[in-house]
This record gives sequence, structure tokens and C-alpha cells, in this order.
Amino acid sequence: MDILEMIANDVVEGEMDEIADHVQEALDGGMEPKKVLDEGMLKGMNTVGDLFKEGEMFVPEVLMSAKTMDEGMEILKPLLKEGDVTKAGVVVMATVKGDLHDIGKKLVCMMLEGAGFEIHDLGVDVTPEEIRDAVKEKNPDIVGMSAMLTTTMLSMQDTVALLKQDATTQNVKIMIGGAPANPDVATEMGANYSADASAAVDLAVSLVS
Ligand code: B12
Repeated sequence: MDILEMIANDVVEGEMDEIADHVQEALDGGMEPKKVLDEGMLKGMNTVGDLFKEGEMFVPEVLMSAKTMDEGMEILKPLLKEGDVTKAGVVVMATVKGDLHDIGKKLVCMMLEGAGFEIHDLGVDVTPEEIRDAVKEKNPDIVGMSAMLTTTMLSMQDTVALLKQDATTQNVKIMIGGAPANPDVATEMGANYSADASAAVDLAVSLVS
């Protein structure tokens, strides 16, 4: 196995204690940081996305892979030149007001980050006004909203309505997800829906292209 395969494998297997040494070894051998990122870590993350989609990897393992990715990024980040990482787009993400569930949302954020999106995660229990203000400040391509309670779906609706009211926020693309969401509710709201984190990446890519 060459060093890039080892790094990709570290991400897939969640080898948090190994990846830093392997990334360093690749760099010491003269490899470009961008190559380590693209052909090592991101290649591994793509495999994670595929395995998750196929039901062969589950949430705890994906979280381990994401943490492993973070460990490797700690070393690479200072070395990557501006422009080395192609930014796929900017996303403002939140779990809506009244809702504290964030496991799924974090997973979506991590997969989007792995796909090159810049993520501004506003956290949980975020009001429509806070989301609107973040959209004004960060000027994202996409707003992502998560809700796990039937009752908090209403807050999603309120947020979409608020964003549509303001000329500076009305054109932002919106995607929603979480257990009570579905394609029909999304369409009714003027938003887009995806069922899981890997589908969310495909959706986000299609929304910015
Ligand atoms: C873990 C959990 C909790 C944890 C949350 C911890 C945390 N940090 O998130 C705790 C214990 C705090 C909790 C509390 C409550 N919970 Co709870 N909880 C769950 C549970 C078991 C799992 C949710 C989860 O994390 N799933 C795993 C993730 C990976 O899946 P996911 O969230 O669906 O996310 C995926 C997709 O939906 C999608 N997605 C998610 N967000 C987004 C966003 C975008 C933009 C996109 C595109 C996609 C996307 O991608 C994700 C990854 O693939 C569910 C039951 C269940 N099986 O779903 C109940 C559940 C959601 N909870 C429920 C309830 C009722 C509550 C409480 C009201 C309980 C109580 N009486 O206190 C409180 C409410 C607190 C609040 N105000 O939010 C109900 C909701 C019922 C309903 N229809 O409203 C459920 C369905 C359980 C049940 N069957 O009754 N809960």
C-alpha cells in the first residue's frame, strides 16, 4: 500500500492516531500538501460517503472518519496555499428554533465540508431572525435547516418566509432535512429536500452548479 492509500485508508477506518504520522511521512517525502489532501484524505472521505450511502457504514463510524479527517487537516491546513482548496460553495446550516437534535445536522456539515463546502454551523435552537442575519452577513449559496420534531417544522416554514421577505436574502437556495421533512413539504415551502448526508452533498452540488 503506498502512502496515499494508507492515508485514505486511515480516513475510512477512522485511524485517528495513525493519520498524523502518515500525513507527515508523505510531506517529509516531498509530496505536495494538495496531493495529500485530494488523493489521500478526500479520496478516503468519498469512500466513506459511498459506504454510508450503501448502508455499509453507520453514524458512529462516519463520525470517527470525520474526526480522523480533522486530525490530518490540522497538519495540512497551514501548508495549503490560498486557492489550493477549491471551494464548492458556502453553506449556512442550523437546527431550527425549538429543536436540539444535531447529530444528523453535524453529519451533513461534515460531509459537505469533505466535499469542499465552507460551512457556517449556527448550532441548535436557532431562530428565523438569527438565520436571516447570518445569511446577510455570510452571503451563502445555500441555507441548510434541520428539524427532528414535527412541531419544529413550523419554524423552518417561518424561516423560509422571513428569507423570502427580504430582497437581500430571497434568492438564497434552501435545503431542509430531518425525520419529519419530505420532498412534498420542501416543495410547498419553496425549499429542497434530501434524505441523508450523502444525498445532501449531491443536492448541494446541484444547487450551486
Ligand atoms: C438522539 C435523539 C435525541 C437526543 C438528541 C441529541 C443530539 N445532540 O442530537 C436527545 C436525547 C437530546 C433528544 C431529545 C428529544 N427528543 Co429525540 N430523538 C433522538 C433519536 C433517537 C435519534 C436522532 C438522530 O440523531 N438520528 C441519527 C441521525 C444521523 O439521523 P437524522 O437526524 O435523521 O439525520 C439524517 C437525515 O435526517 C438528514 N438530515 C438531517 N438534518 C438535515 C439537514 C439538511 C439540510 C439536510 C439536507 C439533511 C438533513 O441527514 C442526516 C444524516 O444522514 C430520534 C429517533 C430517531 N430514530 O430518529 C429521537 C426523536 C427525533 N426525538 C423525539 C422526541 C419527541 C424528543 C424529545 C421531545 C423527548 C422529550 N420528551 O424530551 C426531546 C426534544 C428536545 C428538543 N427540544 O429538541 C421524537 C420526535 C417525534 C416527532 N415526530 O416530533 C423522535 C423521533 C423519537 C420518537 N420516535 O419519539 N432526542
